Amino acid sequence: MTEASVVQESPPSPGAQRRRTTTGALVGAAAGIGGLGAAQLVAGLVAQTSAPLIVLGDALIDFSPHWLVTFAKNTFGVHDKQVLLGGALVVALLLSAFAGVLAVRDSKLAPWVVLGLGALAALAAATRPDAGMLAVAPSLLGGLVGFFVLNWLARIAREWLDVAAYVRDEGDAVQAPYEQALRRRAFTGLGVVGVGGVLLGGLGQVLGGRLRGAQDSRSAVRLPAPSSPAPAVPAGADLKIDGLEPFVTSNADFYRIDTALVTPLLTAEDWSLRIHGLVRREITLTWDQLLAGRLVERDITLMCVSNPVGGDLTSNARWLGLPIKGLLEQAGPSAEADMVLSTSSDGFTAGTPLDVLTDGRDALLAIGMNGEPLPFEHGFPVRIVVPGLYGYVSATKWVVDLEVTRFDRAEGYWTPRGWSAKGPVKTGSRIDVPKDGATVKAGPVTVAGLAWQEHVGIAKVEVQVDDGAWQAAVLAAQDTADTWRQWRYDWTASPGRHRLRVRATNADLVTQTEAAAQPAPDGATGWHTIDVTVE
Ligand SMILES: Nc1nc2c(c(=O)[nH]1)N[C@H]1C(S)=C(S)[C@@H](COP(=O)(O)O)O[C@H]1N2
Ligand SMILES: [Mo]
Repeated sequence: MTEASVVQESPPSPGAQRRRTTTGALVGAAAGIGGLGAAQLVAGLVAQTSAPLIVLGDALIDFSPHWLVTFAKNTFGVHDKQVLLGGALVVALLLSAFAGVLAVRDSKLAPWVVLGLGALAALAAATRPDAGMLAVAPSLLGGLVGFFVLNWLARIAREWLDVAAYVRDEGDAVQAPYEQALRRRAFTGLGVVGVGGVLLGGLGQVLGGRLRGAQDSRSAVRLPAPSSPAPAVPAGADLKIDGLEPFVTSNADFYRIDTALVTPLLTAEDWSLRIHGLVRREITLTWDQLLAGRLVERDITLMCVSNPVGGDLTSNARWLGLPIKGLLEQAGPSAEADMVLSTSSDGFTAGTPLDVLTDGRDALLAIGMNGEPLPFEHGFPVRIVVPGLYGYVSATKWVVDLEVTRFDRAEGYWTPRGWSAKGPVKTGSRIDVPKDGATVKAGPVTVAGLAWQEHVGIAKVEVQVDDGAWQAAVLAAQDTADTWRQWRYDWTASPGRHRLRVRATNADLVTQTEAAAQPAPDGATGWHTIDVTVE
């Protein structure tokens, strides 16, 4: 008769059962700590806000009834976050302890409970409004670590428990040293995993401290009043039509394009900008010097070169910043220079024509966006904004370096990747309402949209229904030539299927081309065309 079968045949004593449950709970809790620690470490590297406890806590807030959130705020005050996170930690550890109890009883289900918890947290992370591409990584990895660690710990714990039960029940003293060795192994494993998890988690906190440092830095920023405020947006600039993009894009809705997998987290205090290259005098600008400069406030529409015809990779905001022109004048570019290569903290580069930066337009080192410090995703603490150029050749976020150079000596990030070295914005327009493929009622229908050519301005927008004559749309009031312009056309729609097209004419009286071109290499062209059904 083998040892194992002896063990299986003897009914477990209440003491042995209790020991099995306690050990199982410890094993599960240790696996939980290991998994959470691993997740915390990954979160520290990726984004602290995607740590499983944080996202589960956030999800809990979202799903809690309003009275509960208010109650928690009133009861725990400023500590409500800590209480919530502590609660989430306790719940997570209880659930993994439960999985551990199952696991030492040889339930095949147990490790999946841990994996399921990880998946649940990953789902919570992915559905956060600020979720980045890697938001699921901490929870998934934590779940996997928990899964494997629980399997391993439960296996060695079971071995020990089985032998221990046999030794007790049979009073087999010969096996006692063997039992002790197994016990030592099981508890060493537990300890290593538990302590390891705490250490990993701590390391994650330290790494994630960068985020807290940056957040504190950003919340401490008080934007100075501009020396030159932007004129108020004319009342008629925003037609306020349902479905039409608002004239000013909120920071939350502002389109976002960059190559950064992990959003760079800089602090304003540590930020500085070096201006060098083909200059008489090298300059290093600090945050305080920037704030002390003559700041201007301007409405400027940004546009991505990748924006397809009818696309939405364009937004409009009110920026606060220091004109780059003055800085360049201080540095004194040499006569041969024709480009400024701007570099971000994460190594992105843009090559901007020197003459564009010095021709008097409001090319800014921006620090404010719609009255707030730049959001991290949009370049905190400092980015460039240049009216009239696509973002990829001008709008460097997290900018830390300006090298005055030449187009035949340097190139921006996208140039060797198939995009043109220079990127002036092309005249464009789009229809926002009705939506392509929409069904509308016969009779009066409001057609509305946007038209743009930043720094040139829009003089005319026309709409064509089917093959009819081009009809002038009504232009919204112009804010400045550096912003997009809304338009509307009052259409009397007859039943049937109709095709609508739009085209803009810029302030130089050049009408946008009908020729369809892909975004690469220097911006899409063609008339935005939609189909609607009228009933
Ligand atoms: N550091 C950095 N800055 C960058 C980019 C980038 O990838 N990295 N992308 C540029 C591109 S292609 C565009 S269109 C604009 C977009 O700015 P936004 O994300 O604030 O809308 O940022 C520009 N600045
Ligand atoms: Mo872009």
